[in-house]
Amino acid sequence: MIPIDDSSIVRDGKSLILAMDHGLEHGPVDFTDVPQKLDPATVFETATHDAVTAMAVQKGIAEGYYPSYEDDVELLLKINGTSNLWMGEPDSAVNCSVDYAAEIGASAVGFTVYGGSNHEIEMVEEFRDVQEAAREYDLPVVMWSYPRGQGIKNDTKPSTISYATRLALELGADIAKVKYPGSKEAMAHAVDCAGDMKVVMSGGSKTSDYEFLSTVEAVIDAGAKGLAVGRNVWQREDPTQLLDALEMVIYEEETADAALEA
Ligand code: FBP
Repeated sequence: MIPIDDSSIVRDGKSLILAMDHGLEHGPVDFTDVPQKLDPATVFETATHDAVTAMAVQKGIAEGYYPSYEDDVELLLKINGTSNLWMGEPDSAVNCSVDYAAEIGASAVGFTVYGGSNHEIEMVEEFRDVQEAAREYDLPVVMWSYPRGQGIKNDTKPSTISYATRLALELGADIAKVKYPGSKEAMAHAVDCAGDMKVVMSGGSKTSDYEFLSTVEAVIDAGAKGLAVGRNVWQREDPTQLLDALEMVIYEEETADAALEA
């Protein structure tokens, strides 16, 4: 972990990462109800909102669309990824180098580690190379720390999420992105396990405005430093309205109720 409070992907110590790598991870199914979002430019537009500190995409989307947004959006390049077509034990192919990420303007890199997978050893070795290369460029490293695989019966139970944040700290991530462990108390313990490393919550499938904002409020109260979210923002008819509310809950530490009433 390096100090990243001065990094361009951090605002007042917090981050709101807008993720749009779902076309690879889940396939086009996530766009069924919002077909206009198949055009990555629409989500880059959303990422120009002041609340968003970085947009996380895969290499192909970055190459094609980031040049038009480089003045208004910070790029978090996801270095590995897997499709939903892969039926094996959880794994993620490294599809971009840190050198290339830096060359195309990334402000940070992202990497998935499936702790507990039968492929954990190789994934951690790949993470080592990415983390050390990122240090050469002073690029913060965000770990999608997602324990899953044969041995993991419940990938969101409190002890699993605490292990996920600790694993990210020990391996040298600067931010760990983890699933919500179901309660504020469990999230607080996961944050404690991360030491001084920042923890952000992974968004998950779309829920109501109130449910989502209340969960974010709990996560911020628990000491987490923001969010890395996809569907809960860009699957909404009006992502800007939700981002206005998230800006209040994350950076101003307002309640979900106050943010919805504003
Ligand atoms: P969401 O907020 O839509 O859940 O996106 C966050 C994210 O980590 C994406 O970066 C990724 O595509 C997706 O979730 C992976 O989710 P999962 O592996 O749980 O299906």
